[in-house]
Amino acid sequence: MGTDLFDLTGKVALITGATQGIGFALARGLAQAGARVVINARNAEKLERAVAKLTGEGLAVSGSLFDLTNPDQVRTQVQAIEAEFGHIDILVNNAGIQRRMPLENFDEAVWQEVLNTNLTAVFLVTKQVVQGMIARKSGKIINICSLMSELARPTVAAYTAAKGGVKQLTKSMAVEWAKHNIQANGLGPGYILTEMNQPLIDDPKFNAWVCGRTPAGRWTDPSELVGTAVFLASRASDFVTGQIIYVDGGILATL
Ligand code: GCO
Repeated sequence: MGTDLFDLTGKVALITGATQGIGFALARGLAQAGARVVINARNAEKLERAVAKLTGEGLAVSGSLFDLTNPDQVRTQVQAIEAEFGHIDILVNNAGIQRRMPLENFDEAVWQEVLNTNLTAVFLVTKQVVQGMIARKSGKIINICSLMSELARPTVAAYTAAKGGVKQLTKSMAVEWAKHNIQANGLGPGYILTEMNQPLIDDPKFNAWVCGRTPAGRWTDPSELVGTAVFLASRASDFVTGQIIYVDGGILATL
């Protein structure tokens, strides 16, 4: 108990956008590793369903409803979580949206929505949570990056710009807060089987391209990110910071 490098017993984790996909899988995985997990969403019904499912599995999970692009809601809800659980030890900035359209026609309002949710919200939530981490001289920040933190493809320019920003923001967090014993790292999925990617999964041509372009020859399942997330959330990574770890089946390693 507590001797295992990867044991999260006694830790409190906040995961944004965690009612489905990657966030939901990481909520289950961190809770199974011993953490008390608070999952965030902006949709009350989805949040309730996700909390019920995970608590039904015997996991210590609760919900926190807030729009992470709204600084006042972020402040109020993070303070409420800290009041209830005493501290937030692990922050997983996962929430993200994807909008696909040719860059020359990209809708300005949609661009803003993607950058607000996928990048600015990472700043807003982390700025609020890190206050307690600095006070306690301890914290783990895990930012969900993307293949698009490194490479681009047509029609996802807003997402790509945002995820490139998340990679560099992660490094900024790492270098500014290492002196407070806070580690900030990125976790970059490859092509992953989530609701966000359902249109791609259902497209035979795109599906064939992903399986051909990925050395492992397949999509990844969100559950395959759990091991890396537990590593980055645990004592095992206390001297690892400013790194982006890609769980991508080798796609970034090959032409
Ligand atoms: C796309 C996909 C990708 C993946 C993921 C890859 O349209 O190409 O949405 O962006 O979701 O981010 O790491």
